[in-house]
Order: sequence, then C-alpha cells, then structure tokens
Amino acid sequence: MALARRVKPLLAVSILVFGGVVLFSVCCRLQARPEGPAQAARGAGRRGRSRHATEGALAEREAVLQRLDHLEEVVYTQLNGLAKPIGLVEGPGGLGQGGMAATLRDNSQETEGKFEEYGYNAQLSDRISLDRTIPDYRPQKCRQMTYSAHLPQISVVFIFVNEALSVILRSVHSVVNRTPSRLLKEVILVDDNSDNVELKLNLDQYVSKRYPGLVKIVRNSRREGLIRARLQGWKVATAPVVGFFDAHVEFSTGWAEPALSRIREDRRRIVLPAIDNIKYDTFEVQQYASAAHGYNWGLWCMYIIPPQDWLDRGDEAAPIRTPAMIGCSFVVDREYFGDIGLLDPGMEVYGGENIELGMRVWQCGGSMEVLPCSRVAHIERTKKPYNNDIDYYAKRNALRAAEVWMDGFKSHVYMAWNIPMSNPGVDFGDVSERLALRQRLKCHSFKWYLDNVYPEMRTYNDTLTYGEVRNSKASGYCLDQGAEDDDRAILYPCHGMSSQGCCVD
Ligand SMILES: [Mn+2]
Repeated sequence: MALARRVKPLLAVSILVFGGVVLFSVCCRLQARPEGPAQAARGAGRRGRSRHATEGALAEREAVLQRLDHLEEVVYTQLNGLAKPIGLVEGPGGLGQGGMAATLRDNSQETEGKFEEYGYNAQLSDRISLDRTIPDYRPQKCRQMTYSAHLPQISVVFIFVNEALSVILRSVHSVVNRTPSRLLKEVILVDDNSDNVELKLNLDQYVSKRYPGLVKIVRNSRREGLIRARLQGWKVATAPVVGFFDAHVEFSTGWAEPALSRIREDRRRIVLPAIDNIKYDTFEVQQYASAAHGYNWGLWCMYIIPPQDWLDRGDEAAPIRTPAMIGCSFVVDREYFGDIGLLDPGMEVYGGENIELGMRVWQCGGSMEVLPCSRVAHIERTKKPYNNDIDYYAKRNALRAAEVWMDGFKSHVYMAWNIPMSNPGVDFGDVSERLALRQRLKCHSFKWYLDNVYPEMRTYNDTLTYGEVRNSKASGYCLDQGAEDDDRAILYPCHGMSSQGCCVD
C-alpha cells in the first residue's frame, strides 16, 4: 500500500511531464504554420475548418489531440479521481451542472429506497459532480461590492446524521471551491452518531486525501441531536468566526466576504446567509425571494416578509433584520457566541433552538440579520433522519424557550400547543442555568423584543381560557374544524391536536 501510494504521485508527475512535452511540441508545430490553424487544436469538432491545411497534416493533428485528451483523462484520474473509486463524480463532468434539474434514466427500486431513507434523491446526487457550479442569485449590486483585506478567518461546521455521502461531500467541495482559501481556516464535520457505514471509513479516507489538514471530523459516540452536535463543532473550531450549516447545502460565489465583513464591523451580529432551494427530487437550484425568518406561537419557524423599513429602502442588497432564524445556515463570532450562551444545551433532538437564539441575541444587546449578498442553497428534505417524535421535542424545547425568555407571553406558547400551564405533562428539564444567564447578561424584556424586533407578531391580551370543547354527553368527542372548504365546525373524536384547540377571548 505504502509503495503504491508513493508510486502513484510519481506516475502522475511523469505523465504530466510527458503530456507537457507533447503539448509543447504540438504548440510549436502549430505556431510554425503561417495559416493560423490554432483553432484546429481546440477539438475534434473543428475538423475541416482550416481549408488551406492538407488532409494529412489534419489527420496527424487529430491523432495527437486524441492522445492528449486521453492523457488528460489519465492524469485527472491519478490526481483528482478520488471520488471515482467510491462511485461519485468530481470535476467538470456529471449531471445537474449549473444547478439545472437532472433526472436518472433508470429509476430503480434502489432509487426509491434511498429516497425514503434520506428524504431526497440520493442516487441522483451520486451522479452530480461534487464540484458542480450553481447560479449566482445575488442581487446585481452585490457583485460590485468590495471588502476589507483584513477579514477574519472562518471555521465552517457541518452537522449530519445518516446523510448521503455525496451530499455531504458536495457541501464540503462547495465551501472549499467558493471560499477564498485565505479566509477558510478549516471545515469541521460533526457526525451525530450515524448508522451508515459509508460515512465512516470512506468519508475519513476521502477527506484526509482530498483536503489534508483542512477537514476535521468529530464523531459523537451517542446521538446528541442537532443542537448539541453544533456545540461539539464549536468546541473544536479555532477561527475567530464560525459558520454552522446543515450538511446538505451548496455555497454561492462570494458568500463568505459579506458575512465576515458584517461580523468584523460588529461582533454582536449573528448573520444568516440567505437561503435558496435545492429541489429534493431533481437537485435543481431555485432562487427564494428575500425574506426574514419568523415563527408562530408554537415556535415553529417560517419565512416572513422583510420589515417595512427594508422594503421602503428599496435596496435589495441591504441586510434584512430578522427576529429569528430557520437554523440551517448561520455565522457568528466564535467568542461572542460563547459569551451569550451558545445554543441551549438542555434542548433535545430538534427544533426551538433557532427561535430561542433569535430572542436571546436581540434581548441581550445583539442582533440577527439575513444577508442577500451571501447565499447558500439548501435541500428541504421530505423527511428528517430522526427516529424520535420530532413534534414532542419541538414542544419540549419551545417550553424551555418560553419559560426563560418570554415573560407573560409564555402563555401564548402553551396555548398554541394546547397544553395547560400548570402540570403541562411535558418535562422540559431544568432551566435555572438559562435564567441565571438572562440575569447575568441583563437582557431586555420579551415585550421590548416584540415591540422593536417582531411587531408583526399578533398577540392575545384577554384570553379567558383555552383548551378543548368536549361534549358532556359523549366525552370522547370534541369540537373540531370541519372540511377545509367549509366554515362549519364538527364533532370528532378528541385527539388533542391543534385543530381542536380553541380559546375564549
Ligand atoms: Mn436542512
């Protein structure tokens, strides 16, 4: 093995030298000819364009060019073909170039199975180059912007559990390809205890050969959930700025500079690269409209219209103030993130942490914004790879955020989940440390936050009561919403879901 490893580079170098010599001699010969046939050297399709050249000379040139093509392929496989042995594509080939929609000709049962497993077409992903380009959806003005030569470096953290290898590697290739190397200190992959074997040895070997010294892999020995997985990444990061991303993203040209620049100006800003969409079935990259990230009282996040002052300003490239974040893409000063209490490590599995960070950073003197000049495309998966009941954990985590940050407005969260405030039947754990953090940081009230950062949120001031309305004669039946196209309420077996929640103002 060791010998083979030494022989490979030697072989590659000698082929390169040989290729260079051939290329040099071909160039010299072409330049020596008076009738400008340099175009003829550019490809087989150009045959016959140079009318003055003789048939024989053309054929000879053709043969040399074909040999050169072949040599190029050999050299490419030797130097860059690390993806090939694991069945993937890198470099300029493959499907879906330029972010175009792609399809597989042979839709097999395996394709369906992988779709089910990952929530996207993983088989198709394997055929799309790890280095494919994607469209530049930045507003025009962003392309003329210039940035300080003294931007801080960034550590990019990707978290994953049971993700397709090609999708993870495309995230890595993409960030390396689109970030100036002087700014990218390292890439950190946090494996939240995946079951998938190809994410062990294959991933290790690939990144250590392809990006020696640049990519670190952290493996959790038990499943921690995406919240604590991100914290694992933060712990090993060494650059002054850290970016956190899902491991199913592709970066757009120039994404890093605006983000790093905004943080350099003010370290208390948490910046969110704007999100575009990678379609889960065709991997087409689609532009999303400019948006802020908001949420409802259940603390489920959603895209919302940017604030009125941003719309009035009419500058598409300007940062968009946002009350919270979707969570799949955010960049923060490493030390500042520690100072304000990271993400709540008492939150489990999934959900709520993204809203809580938004409330906390604003209430405690910082800010959060979406940057239209910094763009990342992201696959919205049709399913998440957590076996657990996501709804339960989202509810539990929402109650933690409500208890710590929302003062009197926490009743809105209980109401949204249709659970009583005393004895809610949900163990949200110990929040005393988070309450102490709020004290220590001397943070604003939730009312201040609503007034200044999220005025669009509708509040309910005079709620007398909320819950289910049961039929006293048949107590298993509750008042429920009727058919969607009908305004009439119906009686339906009680199920405790939101359609049966109602309140009396
Ligand atoms: Mn995601």
